[in-house]
Amino acid sequence: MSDNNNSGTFFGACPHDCPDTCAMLFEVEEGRLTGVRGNPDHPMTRGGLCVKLKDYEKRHHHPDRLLYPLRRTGARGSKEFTRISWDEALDEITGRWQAIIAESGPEAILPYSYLGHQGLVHGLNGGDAFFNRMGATVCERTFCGEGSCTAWLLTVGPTAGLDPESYRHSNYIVIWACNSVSTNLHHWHIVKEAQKRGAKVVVIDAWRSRTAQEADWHIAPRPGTDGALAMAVINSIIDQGLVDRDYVDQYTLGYEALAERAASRTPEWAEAITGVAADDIRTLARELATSQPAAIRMGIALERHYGGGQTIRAVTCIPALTGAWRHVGGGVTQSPVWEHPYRFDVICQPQWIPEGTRVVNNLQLGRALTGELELDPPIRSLMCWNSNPVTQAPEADKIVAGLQRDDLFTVVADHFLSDVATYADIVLPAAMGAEMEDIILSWGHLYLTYNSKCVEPPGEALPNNEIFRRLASRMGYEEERLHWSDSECLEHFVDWEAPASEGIDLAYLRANGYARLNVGTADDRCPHREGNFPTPSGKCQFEVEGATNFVAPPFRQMYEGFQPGEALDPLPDYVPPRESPQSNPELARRFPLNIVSPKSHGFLNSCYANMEEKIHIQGEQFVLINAADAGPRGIGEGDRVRVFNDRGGFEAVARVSDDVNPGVVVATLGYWRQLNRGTVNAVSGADFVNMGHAPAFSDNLVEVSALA
Ligand SMILES: Nc1nc2c(c(=O)[nH]1)N[C@H]1C(S)=C(S)[C@@H](COP(=O)(O)OP(=O)(O)OC[C@H]3O[C@@H](n4cnc5c(=O)[nH]c(N)nc54)[C@H](O)[C@@H]3O)O[C@H]1N2
Ligand SMILES: Nc1nc2c(c(=O)[nH]1)N[C@H]1C(S)=C(S)[C@@H](COP(=O)(O)OP(=O)(O)OC[C@H]3O[C@@H](n4cnc5c(=O)[nH]c(N)nc54)[C@H](O)[C@@H]3O)O[C@H]1N2
Ligand SMILES: [Mo]
Repeated sequence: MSDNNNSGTFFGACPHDCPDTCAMLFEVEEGRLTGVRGNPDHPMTRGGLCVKLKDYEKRHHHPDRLLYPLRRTGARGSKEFTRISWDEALDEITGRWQAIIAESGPEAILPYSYLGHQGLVHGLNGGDAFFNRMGATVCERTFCGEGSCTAWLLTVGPTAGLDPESYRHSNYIVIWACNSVSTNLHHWHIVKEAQKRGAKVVVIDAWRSRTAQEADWHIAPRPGTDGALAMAVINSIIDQGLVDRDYVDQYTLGYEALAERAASRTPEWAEAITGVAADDIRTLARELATSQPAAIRMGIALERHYGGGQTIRAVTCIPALTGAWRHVGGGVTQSPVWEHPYRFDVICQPQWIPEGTRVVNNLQLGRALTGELELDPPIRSLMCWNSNPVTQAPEADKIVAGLQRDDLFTVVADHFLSDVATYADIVLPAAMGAEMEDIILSWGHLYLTYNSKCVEPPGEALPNNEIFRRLASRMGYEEERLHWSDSECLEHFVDWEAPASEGIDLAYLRANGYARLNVGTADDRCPHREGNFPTPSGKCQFEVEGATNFVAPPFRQMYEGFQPGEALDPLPDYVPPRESPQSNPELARRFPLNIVSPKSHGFLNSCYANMEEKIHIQGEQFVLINAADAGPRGIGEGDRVRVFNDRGGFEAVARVSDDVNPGVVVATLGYWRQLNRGTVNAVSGADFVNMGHAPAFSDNLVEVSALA
């Protein structure tokens, strides 16, 4: 596009952690970003942006942006910092690291990042090569979707599955633990169009979310019991004689064993566990089998309880049982990331990880920093970028206690003084979306999306990749990979020779902004019409003999030095949550309410939760509670309450509502701890769920009490 005098319209891409990865247009006048739009040509973005991004230029120009490197001068968390130069900052960081490496070895240093920026260059894995070269502790990052990935890969292999765009052909759409109106808006309009055409939209969610409100049918199982619901759907499909025997015989493995397992998982059995009426379960099973093409969209939230992995295996079996895969618009969607030709091996350089290097999981940061994990050597330095674990990771109070350790040297790179940044010894100002070139990873559609650099960063802010280049130079690391420019990275980080990228190269993306992968169109793509599952057997695997738990790449960086996981059940099943009145009555006597802490409509994880207009849209931290639970506790609408358990607590405003069933409370995520009293993750536990080391954010019991 145009670039006259630093003015014009440029191709951009939303860099946030979201399945939509919107193609954007940046308006620039005399070197300043003046406006943003969704690219009207892009089939999913369709010119629209969400409430968070529609004035993205304001985030670029926000008065609170970090502009210069800072050194801490006051107590940790006191927000007292003084400006220093980049040279001083980099000298201090690398000087401290070299001393730590000499005394304790490089494993005493822990890198910590997530998808704050979702680019191939500046995102999740952008710093991995640098830290692998150092020999630092490997951070295993399982915030999001890794339980689903494990379950998905075991059952159907690394397939993109049902294209989210193909839902325009679906007749029956089940959105399972996904709040699309808030979290997947650019898929929602495709679902809405199908609904207008007559498709039935079913939302399975623990509460009446914005999405559930617009559904034709809302099914509300108790949190963490979806595995029972899914097993009973399988039971009922078989019981009602609705199995596509021809599909099952040709393209699946282990049907007899699955049928035997499901035989006792009747709708009545599931009703007692889930609270969903047995007849409703039969109806769901019948409609899923007979209203083809039938589509299932699984949300990330489906994995967030102890039985999450097994639940996702059970749901993933359904379209093979019914033969939904035979139809364009039939099947199940997890994450289409699997067919993208990203070169994570080149990005991360896992072969540089010294043999035997230890792994620390990002969900257990609090345990790692406070000594609970008994790490030897202990973590002496933490570098955090693209993530804000104080609000986002479980056991928040432990994380804060760890960050206050006098002997911990903490470096944080961010756009703002986020909650984790307030505890840093050195804060580095990071560049933002329009200020750096990248290709933004997509885990929710089948397009490559290009983002041009069209304005300079403010002050002395630098792109993440430049920060790592400078650190590498200071550390004396001479490997070519560590010194590539952003453009050189892009040349290497995508497999431009892969069948999926045929006809696409960087020049094409620069000229067009985005490109659909070569995987067929949304109107003809039917990847498993004749099986073709990329599993070892080539079939959809209901049964997997000898499987063990694992964490999928790239979250574990394709590093093979992991302990083999524990043995897994060869078949899917219902595995109860750890914390629920049914599974843990003793704990429920003190903490009787199941808390669900989903995404906030107006924030993107903790991003935007410091911007006044967005807080205004989103409202203050609330907790939804049913009148049956509020009444006996003396809680009225609008009262200030404390939500707590043995791990910690936070304050919120009570909203008394029948959008939640008795026994369930909902408080959305992202509110900054420094602007509020506590964070929802003060009550979340850091034990993993049963697959992929995924988090258990929907598997926590709490009590709520009125504040005077
Ligand atoms: N209770 C509960 N907890 C949850 C979840 C839940 O549903 N419930 N969801 C989980 C999930 S799915 C996820 S993905 C995680 C997300 O957790 P995080 O990835 O930690 O999410 P954010 O809070 O958005 O943190 C991103 C940070 O990166 C910064 N950032 C953005 N772009 C850049 C950049 O270019 N450079 C640098 N240096 N910094 C940048 C942002 O300003 C922000 O401070 O949270 C998890 N936590
Ligand atoms: N507005 C906004 N959009 C976002 C984000 C954001 O922070 N804000 N974050 C982005 C990220 S990182 C991700 S991973 C995606 C996540 O997107 P989603 O997968 O949609 O995640 P959530 O909103 O956390 O949860 C979706 C729904 O699942 C429900 N739920 C929770 N536990 C259970 C359960 O056990 N059973 C059932 N049936 N339902 C349950 C919740 O009540 C919620 O309404 O969204 C992305 N988009
Ligand atoms: Mo996520």
